[in-house]
Amino acid sequence: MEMTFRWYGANEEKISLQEIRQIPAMKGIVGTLMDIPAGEVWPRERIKSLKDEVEANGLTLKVIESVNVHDDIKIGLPTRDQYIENYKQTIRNLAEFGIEVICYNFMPVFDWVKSDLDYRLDDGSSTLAYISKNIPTDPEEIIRKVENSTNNFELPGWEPHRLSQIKQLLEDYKEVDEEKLRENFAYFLKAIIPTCEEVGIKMAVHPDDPPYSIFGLPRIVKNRDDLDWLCNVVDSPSNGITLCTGSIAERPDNDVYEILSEFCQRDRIPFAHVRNIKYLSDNGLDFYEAPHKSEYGSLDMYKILKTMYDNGFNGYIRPDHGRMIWGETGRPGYGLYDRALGAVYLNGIWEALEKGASK
Ligand code: DNO
Repeated sequence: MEMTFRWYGANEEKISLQEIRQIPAMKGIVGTLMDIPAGEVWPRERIKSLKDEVEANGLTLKVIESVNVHDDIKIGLPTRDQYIENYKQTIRNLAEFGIEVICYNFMPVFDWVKSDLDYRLDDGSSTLAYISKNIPTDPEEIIRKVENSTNNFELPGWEPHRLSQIKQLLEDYKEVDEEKLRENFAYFLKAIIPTCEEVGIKMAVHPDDPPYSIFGLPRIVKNRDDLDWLCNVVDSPSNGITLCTGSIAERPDNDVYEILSEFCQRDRIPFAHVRNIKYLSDNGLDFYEAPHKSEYGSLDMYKILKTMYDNGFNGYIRPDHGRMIWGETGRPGYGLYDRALGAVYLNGIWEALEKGASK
């Protein structure tokens, strides 16, 4: 297991690589080139300079999150083939600089959706939450709401230039149901996985967040059977999952421990986002993102890591979203302090698992 930390790049961040390096036992950065629009090739020199910068600060760059998939690929337009060729070139360019894992998603239009980016907890900290009654029925309204509460940071998957065309985008997705989306996903994977195998990259799809349909858009990476479909449609170790405990558990009929156990055994989890959530309603659909430690949320973090440990997980982990604490302001979910606490806590559990096992 190797602990990593998501970092958006010097031009996009308040947090410095030096600060991240000072988190005990922090090994690597999960990096990105946020300004490159979906569909374009990531230039070699940009990847090189990101890697050099990260390594000059004593950290490694082995995981990228995300290389976004162009909507034309998800919709299945004729233009997709050029975008897929570009994606393959990006894969090759990343592999050349030692990248091992690419985290991405196949969600139509929106990446993750939360209703509240500044949900106050009793201790005065603030966190992300999903309260169904606060989700507007009009997608344009959620875009406005999110854009107004980001503290002027761009959020991953919420690129303003793309979402400014939301009406057209939703129109383009009109004919895309689950079956069609699955067909388009298979087409994409069949095209890119051979390139990944050739250059030694593992693709790791992020589950849908939330793992059910919203705004009438299809969702196809939301439960055990969807993950099983993914692993079978192109049966290759290069075709894997970013197991996000929070996203999977946002649907209480998903057994996150069982899912972890099965896909670790199948060796399809090269990367994991480990976070805790606290259910707020009996149906489990309302929740907030809790501090990582088990007692604050509804998930048993010891059991999560033990399941990974016992089933041979040997990939990269990152603490997931953190709250804003100690007066920090920044990109919602991605402050320094609470994520650092999360990383140290997860590392502590891992140390106990390793030492317990070697007794
Ligand atoms: C949310 C993240 C996602 C993830 C993408 C991967 O904070 O986990 O935005 O990075 O879905 O493409």
